[in-house]
Parts: sequence; structure tokens; C-alpha cells
Amino acid sequence: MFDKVLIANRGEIALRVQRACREMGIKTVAVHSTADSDAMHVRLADESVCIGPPPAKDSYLNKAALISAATITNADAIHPGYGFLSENASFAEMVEEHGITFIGPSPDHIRMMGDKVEAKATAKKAGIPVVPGSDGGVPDADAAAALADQIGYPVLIKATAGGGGRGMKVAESKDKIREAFQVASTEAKAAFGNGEVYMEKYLGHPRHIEIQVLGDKHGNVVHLGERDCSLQRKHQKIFEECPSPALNTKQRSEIGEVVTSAMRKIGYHNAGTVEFLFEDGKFYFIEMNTRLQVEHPITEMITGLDLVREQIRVAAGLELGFSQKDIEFQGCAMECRINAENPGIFAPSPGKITGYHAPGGRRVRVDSAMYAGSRVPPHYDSLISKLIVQGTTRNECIMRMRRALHEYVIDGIQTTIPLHQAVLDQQAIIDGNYDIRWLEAFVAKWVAEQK
Ligand code: MV4
Repeated sequence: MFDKVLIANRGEIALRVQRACREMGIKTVAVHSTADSDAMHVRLADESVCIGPPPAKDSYLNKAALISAATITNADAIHPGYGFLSENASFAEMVEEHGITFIGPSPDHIRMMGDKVEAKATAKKAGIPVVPGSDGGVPDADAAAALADQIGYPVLIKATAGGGGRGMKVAESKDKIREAFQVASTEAKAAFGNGEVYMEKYLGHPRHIEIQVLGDKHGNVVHLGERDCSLQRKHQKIFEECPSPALNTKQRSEIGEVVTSAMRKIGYHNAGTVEFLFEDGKFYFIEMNTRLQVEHPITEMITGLDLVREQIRVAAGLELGFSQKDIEFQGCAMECRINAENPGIFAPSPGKITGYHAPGGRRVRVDSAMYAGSRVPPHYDSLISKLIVQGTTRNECIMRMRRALHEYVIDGIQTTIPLHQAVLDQQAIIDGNYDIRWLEAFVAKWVAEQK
């Protein structure tokens, strides 16, 4: 096992990884920008290294600074957290070339899934259902028009190098297809330096359901069920729950089987998430994330596992200590993402937290690096806390989440707590009856009512 791990991240996820390390008897190295000198992840680490000025490109994305920090502190491994360099194949490669273990999948798997066309082709070949569409890139507007006639309108044009919703264009009908192709490929070229696009049948009202997988370097793969992440705004998730209110036990084990079998075929190891759109009882693969995800704690709540601990164990070459039949799903869990934002317009609200009191009590977990007097710098993501609750039933979860939101005090900045309180009072949410379009419509209504 590793003696010392460098955590190449900040905020709540740096603390989350540090907690797992400490519970495993592993020493930790924090890295930080000059904006984060007083941050909790720095205070609680065994050692810390300042890696640069506030802009992420000069600090948390500075590969050379991170490798130097790991080298001078004698760290055996680097955990990238999520965001930043977590899905950067060349960083993972560079880490390994320096004799340091990257706590994540292989650079080849990261690269494969980063190319959305290759990811889809790989998934399809491995037996995962995909959205009907082009097999690979679409070369020009003529090809796009011909293909769209075959697939049937509406169609969606996506950037091969995109992901997370960037570089997508819908064409509702034949007269819109050429323009959609041009706009999408021009935007893709500008945003990613790669203008290649592909085409899919456009699904109008799907849910977003993702399957958590875990694999070791000996060919063992398990799935840890699904998370329903349909509540999103501008491709930012705000609330997640598991199990999905839309799935039954049979659907869960079927899709889980399909995904684990595919991951075994491709030799995937470490944590990963296979994302699907789910509409009219059918799953359609869209992307795979080759990192630990923000919302992983809800899976931990219902499985009793520590995903970061498992990531570290398998990265060190150990076998998973359990198999699929050992995994049981207990009750329900939900997560509210608390962002430092105006809850209606979602504008960032950085600043000093003058007063802070986190909720507690039965089956409540708060993953946050905030404290009274801490600062939310303007340079990074606005996620400051994740409020996670567990319940035997879904209703118990909702009641507990409302209770925990009621207890939560964060003074000095604006947060998304009022939005979560409003969302959890809606009948559609109480009924579990929502899709990826629901939240934007709700927010528009809610903002208008408040005026
Ligand atoms: C789609 C889609 C409808 N049809 N693909 C957005 C993010 C990226 N991961 C894929 N996305 C979508 N792909 C087809 N064929 C709708 C979306 C989409 C979406 C997906 C998941 C969660 C929220 C979303 C919000 C808007 C669009």
C-alpha cells in the first residue's frame, strides 16, 4: 500500500480524499494556489505545497508543478479528484512516467472515453445500447442531411471532442440540418481545436441515469447501481438521488450486468461512471466518465462502501475484496449541491463566510471544506458543500433533506439552499416524476414568482 498520496485538487473533494487516506493510515500532501493558503484541505493535510497563483491554469492545472510537488515530498501516488486534471490522459501518463501511481484508470481508457465517437463505438461493440445515429464522425453537410433522413428528425449534432453538453446543436427538421451542421462544427473547432461532429436521434424527455462501476487490475468488475441525475441546469447537476425512482429491480440488475460485462471486456479498472439517457423504458449510452464523480457519496450511502478507499486499493494493485453478490442496496439517498451562487440567476457569489453551521443528526452527511471565516475565492467552481442524506424510504429521505436544509446556516454569501427547499416542495419531485427538462422550467417559474 502507498505510504503517501498527493491530492491534486482543492475544496471538498481534496478533503474527501484526505479523509479516506487518513483512515487507511496513508500520509497526505495537499497542494494549493496562493488563493487557498488558509483552506481546510491545506490545514488538515500532513504536508502542503504551494503550486502557484490563483488562476487554475497556473496552479491546479499546472502539470509540472504537481509532479514536482509529488517528487519533492516523496509521494507514491497522486489522486486527481474530479475536474482539473482528473480526465487528462497525458497527465496520467506523465505521472506514471515519473514512477508515481495515478489513482484512476489507465491513460488509454481515459483517452478512449474522452473521444466521444470512440467511446460510443467501444460501448456499442462491448454490448451497451447506444442512441441510434452516425457510426463515427459526419464528414460534411451533405452527409449530415442524408443521414438525418435515415435516422428521422429531430436529430442532435454533437462534438467528438465535446462532452458535458458542450458543442451540441438540435436540428428539428430538414431545412435546419445544414445550418446545424455548420454551426456545430465551427463551434467545435473553436472550442476544442477539433471540428469533428457526430449525429444522434434527439431524445426529447429522457432522464439522466448513470451506473457506477469499480474494477481492479485483475479483471474483476462490479457495479454499484445507478444515480438519477436528471435535475440539471445548463449541464450543471444540482440534485442527485439513488435508486432512480424510474427503475425497478429487474431493470437495475439488467443494465448493471450489461455495463459490468462491457467493462470486463475492455479491461477497465478503478472507478468509472457510464452515463445513459433513459426514455420509454430503454437505456441509451451517451458518455463514460473516467473519474470519481461529485455525487459519489449517495452511492456510498446505500452500499456502505468507501469509493475513494476502493480507488486507492485497486490503484495499489489489490483485488476488490467483494463480488457483485456481496453488494446490497439499502434504502435511498439524496444529495443537494450547495453552490455559492444567487439561487435564481446562478451568478457566482464568492466572498467571506461570516457564519457557518452545518446540519447533523441521523443519516446526514456534509461534505464541505467550509468553516466560519473561510473565503470562497472567485477563481474556481462554486460548489462549496454537498448535503447528503439517507433514508429507508424515499419519503423519509425527502423529509430528512428538508430538515437538514432547515438547519444549515451559511452567512455572508448567497447559496442555492433556497432553491433546494423550493424544489423539494414540488409535487413532481415528491412523486419522483421528473426528466432532464424539468428543472429549467421550474426555475423560470420560480424566479418570476419571486419578483
Ligand atoms: C442528448 C440529449 C438528447 N438526445 N443526446 C447533454 C450532455 C451530454 N452528456 C449529452 N447531453 C444530451 N445528449 C441525445 N441523443 C440530451 C442531452 C441533454 C442532457 C443530458 C443529460 C442531462 C441533462 C441534459 C440537458 C440537456 C441536454
